[in-house]
This record gives sequence, structure tokens and C-alpha cells, in this order.
Amino acid sequence: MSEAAAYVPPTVWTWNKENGGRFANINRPIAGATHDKDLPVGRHPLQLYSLATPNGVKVTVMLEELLALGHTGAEYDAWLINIGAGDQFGSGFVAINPNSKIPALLDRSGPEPIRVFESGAILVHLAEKFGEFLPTAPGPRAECMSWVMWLMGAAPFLGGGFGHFYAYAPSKMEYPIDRYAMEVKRQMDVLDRRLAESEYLAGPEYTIADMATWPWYGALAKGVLYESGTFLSVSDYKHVQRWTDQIAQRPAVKRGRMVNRAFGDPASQLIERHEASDFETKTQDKVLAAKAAEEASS
Ligand SMILES: N[C@@H](CCC(=O)N[C@@H](CS)C(=O)NCC(=O)O)C(=O)O
Repeated sequence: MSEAAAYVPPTVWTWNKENGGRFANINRPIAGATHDKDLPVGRHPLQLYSLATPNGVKVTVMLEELLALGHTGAEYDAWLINIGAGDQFGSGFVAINPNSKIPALLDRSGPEPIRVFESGAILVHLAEKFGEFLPTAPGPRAECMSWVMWLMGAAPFLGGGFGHFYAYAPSKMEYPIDRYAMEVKRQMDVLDRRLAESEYLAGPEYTIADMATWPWYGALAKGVLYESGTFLSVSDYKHVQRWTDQIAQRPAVKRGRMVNRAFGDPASQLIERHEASDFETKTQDKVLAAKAAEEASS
């Protein structure tokens, strides 16, 4: 009998803190802050609190794209939220995102600060604020928003479903891996068919739909997400491969994916971003990385 079939749910679910999953230490069945901690605030109009996971990269790519177009109002301070250490449960972070997940944005350009949480909402907020990467004609706008919403609904099946059971669960279980592998392959086929007929997701122009989708499904296409490239036969999705490579060449994408990256190759990391020149100097980055290593070992 399989492990899943042997499990009989109790009458009332209770929280088993040591469930063995990779992120069991930060998963909780309750919301709200666990500790008092103010967020730092820099000098730019936009304050971003994030981490370079696929959800975080969506926003840093958008900000770098806006800056590349000359929108100086898109200058931003990007502060690191270490979700492994529970920074998302600090009172300051919870005040701008009651859902305690990165990314979160504080737009301080107007008379009153505006908080924006959910990566899709942040992309739309920035697109509307600067009049870029979201078509304004009703048809193209609807197409773009449809793909943005598709991504926001689809990605949790990839991350929380497939990724969780394939890479993070304490043991490999056939039923959930099979169920989510099927769904993720279906999603890749949805993208592949769309990208066979259209250069970008929303049409001939690169938009926030591509920025939202590329960090997830582009990474999946390259086999770097959950080391599942062979398992899911990702090289079969030729049009997704073409689109992934095309977007990866964009200078703003190369910069955006580095911001708030606190893992992987040190050369790919810019732990905090406060100035465009930070990409070149990375001096403060090295200081922060050394400090983080020191804290981790103490
Ligand atoms: N729907 C949210 C999802 C954000 C999300 O899941 N963020 C993850 C990192 S990719 C997180 O902060 N996790 C911390 C936690 O769950 O405690 C969005 O798109 O902004």
C-alpha cells in the first residue's frame, strides 16, 4: 500500500512543525508579524523589498527595463528580504504585505506612500505609472492582462505543486509528482503553442506578460528550476526555448536577475541595489555578503 493511501486525516488538522519539508521552518498556518522590525528606506521614489526568486525577478527586470528607457522616476532601492531567516514576518514588512511574501513595493513618489504587494499587481502598477509594457488599446491590453493573470494562476502549480513535491517534500511520492508534472507539461504546451504564433506572449511587443512569465517558465525551460529539465523533457518546447533565449539577451534582464540575489555564483549576485553603478562596483555587495556569512557562522 502506498504511503499516501495509508494516511487517514485526523478529525481536526494540527500543525506539525517538523514535517520534514525543505521550508518547514518558515511555513506557518497563521498570518501576521512574528517580531518588530522596521524596514530600511533609501532615497529613491521606489523602495523594493525582495529576493531574486522568480517572483522577485519579475519586478527587478521591470524596473531595469523602465530605467533603460530613460524613466528616472523608476530609480529604486532594492532591499534584501531573507525569507529563510523569516524577514517576511517582521512588522515593517507585514505592514506593506499582509501576505508576508516577497516582492513588496513602497511607492513614495506621491504625497502619500502607496504599498503594492503581489508581483502581478506591482507590474501593473509600474506599467500604468510609466505608460510602458502594457498596451493601452482594449484588445492588446486584454491579451496582455490575460497572460499576466494566466501566469499568476499557473505558477503556483509549478512552484507550490510540482516543485514542492519533486524537489522539497521529505520523500518522493508518485501521485502528487505525477499530477503536477502533467499540469506543468500542459502549461508548457500552452506557452509553446502561443509562442509558435506570436513573438511575445501578448503579441508582437515585449510586455509585462513576458516579464512575469520568463523567470518561471524560462528557468524551467533551461532546466535550472528544480533540476527537472530531463524529467519534463523541456527541450521539446522549441518555441518556449526560442522566447527564453531571446529575452535572456536583454541587458535589463541581465541586470534585473542579479538584484537581491543572495545565492548561486557570487558573480551573479547584487545583494542590494541602490544605484545603477552598483552593478559595476558591487563593493557594498561584497561587504554585505561577508557580513551575512559572518552572521550565518556565528
Ligand atoms: N503570489 C505572490 C507569491 C509570492 C511568493 O510566493 N513569494 C515567496 C518567494 S518566491 C515568499 O516570499 N515566500 C516566503 C514565505 O512563504 O514565507 C506574488 O506573485 O507576489
